[in-house]
Amino acid sequence: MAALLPRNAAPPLPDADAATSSLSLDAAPPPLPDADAATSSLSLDAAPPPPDADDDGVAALTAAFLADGYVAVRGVAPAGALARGRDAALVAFAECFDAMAARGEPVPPGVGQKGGYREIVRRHVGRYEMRRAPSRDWAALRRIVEASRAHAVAVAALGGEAVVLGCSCVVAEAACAAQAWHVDGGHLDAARHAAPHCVNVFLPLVDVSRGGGTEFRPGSHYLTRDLKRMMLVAKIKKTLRPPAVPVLDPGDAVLFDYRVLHRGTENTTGGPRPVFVLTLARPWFRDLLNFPKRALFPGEALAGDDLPGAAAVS
Ligand SMILES: O=C(O)CCC(=O)C(=O)O
Repeated sequence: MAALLPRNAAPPLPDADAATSSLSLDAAPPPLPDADAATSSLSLDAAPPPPDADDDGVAALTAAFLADGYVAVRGVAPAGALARGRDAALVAFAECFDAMAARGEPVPPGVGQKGGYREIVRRHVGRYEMRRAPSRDWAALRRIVEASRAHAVAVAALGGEAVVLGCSCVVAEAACAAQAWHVDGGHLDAARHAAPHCVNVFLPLVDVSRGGGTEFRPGSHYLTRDLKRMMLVAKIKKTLRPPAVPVLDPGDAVLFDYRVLHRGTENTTGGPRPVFVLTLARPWFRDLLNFPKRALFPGEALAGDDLPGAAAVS
């Protein structure tokens, strides 16, 4: 989901892709709790999860999330809801393409906001982010994720209070190549490592247990504040960790910090790979969704229309 380039004051990345994104915070953030001057060491940075978060493994998952910048959460959604969400997403996706063709617009659309629509933007060759609300099944999936341990971990990692900032679907076309490494947003404090302010929950709607998942650089959210320098230090200190693709079984989700290096791997699932995405943030954080105003389906409600980050940008 989300931007191929950081949406706010992000560090330059070595091979970040050329797609653009909007950079916006609507309010200056308040100081974050005890953000320590972390260098490349992977110490925990955030306030501990609230006391009620230690049931059902939430505290342990939150600790892993804070250390690694991502964590897999098992059994978030049942098979039926996944299948219905997948079918709804793929129907909505195809309808977007039909509407482009009917309007005589280029199919596929150009990469980036300029070639995109309020319903769908092509973020990268073969990868799209879609906000078209694909039926009640999509709303049901959102309710399932919001009631899950994945949501509880995200809220705990965000200091115990969070708002849903976005709801969308990332679709990778069959066989599309791996993405460039990127972050979804930059650090808000250039001087020291702060606790997470924004978290994506990814719930794959097809089986990615044998390939096609999302790859992460564990602990790299500690490095992206000053990537070149901190990566070099980590290499010298031999603390740089190898990339990892968490193995997700159907129904599992992966949560990640906006600031961790990640990328979609080659889509080897044999078909399109839709992923349900819920973006949560500290209540004061705003990140404008980088979708243009041009509509394929004027007047139609979109996924996440009710959310604080829903304003489209032109
Ligand atoms: O497809 C994926 O696994 C990752 C997608 C992503 O990171 C993005 O679109 O920014």
